[in-house]
Amino acid sequence: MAEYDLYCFAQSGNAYRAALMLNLIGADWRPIFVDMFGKGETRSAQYRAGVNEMGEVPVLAHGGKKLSQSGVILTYLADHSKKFAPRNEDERLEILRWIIFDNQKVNGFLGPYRFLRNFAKPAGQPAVMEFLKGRIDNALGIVDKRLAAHPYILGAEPTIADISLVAYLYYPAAEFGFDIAGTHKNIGRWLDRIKALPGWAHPYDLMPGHPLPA
Ligand SMILES: N[C@@H](CCC(=O)N[C@@H](CS)C(=O)NCC(=O)O)C(=O)O
Repeated sequence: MAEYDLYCFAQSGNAYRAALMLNLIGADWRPIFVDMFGKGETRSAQYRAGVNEMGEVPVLAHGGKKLSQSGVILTYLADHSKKFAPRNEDERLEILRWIIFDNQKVNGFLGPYRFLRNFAKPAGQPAVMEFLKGRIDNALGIVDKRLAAHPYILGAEPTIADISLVAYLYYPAAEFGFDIAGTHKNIGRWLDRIKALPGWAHPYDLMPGHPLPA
């Protein structure tokens, strides 16, 4: 038995946020594999009744609690571990602002773009991909500009805002068809800084289910 169970799968950047945080805080945790691609497990009545009514990963089980939404999970783990946490009310609100921006506009567009390009059958229509790519370019530009002034999103220290924002950014460039770290130099340096934190691991090494069966 581990202290924390995380329902997840390797291809999910949304789940990676939670898995990475657990590793970075040195938590005693284990992944519970959710077979979304093979069995469509997140869409089953059993999963929705027993694990998450929203039909999503990640879900964090801790004691009697089951938490979903990566932003909620990150907040919970920061509160409990006192790591990557805000130091005051202003920082708490600033972190929340970046987590919402990330969920909606940064990884909120990158996740579907990558899914439609690599996993969906049929793949995304060109007009849809073009629309998403425009949104992605805009959002990544905003993050890159922010990181020109500070090493991390809030300033000198990493917080859960950073851990949220890296959700899809360590997956291979070939999965996107563009190299985010190469074209956005501040993002590239920031990804290297986070990668150097003790406990960092790649999503494909941290969560089960990679590679997908042929
Ligand atoms: N805003 C949510 C997004 C969660 C989400 O979309 N998870 C995807 C996997 S990356 C999922 O479980 N999809 C299930 C499905 O489409 O059936 C979070 O941050 O936790």
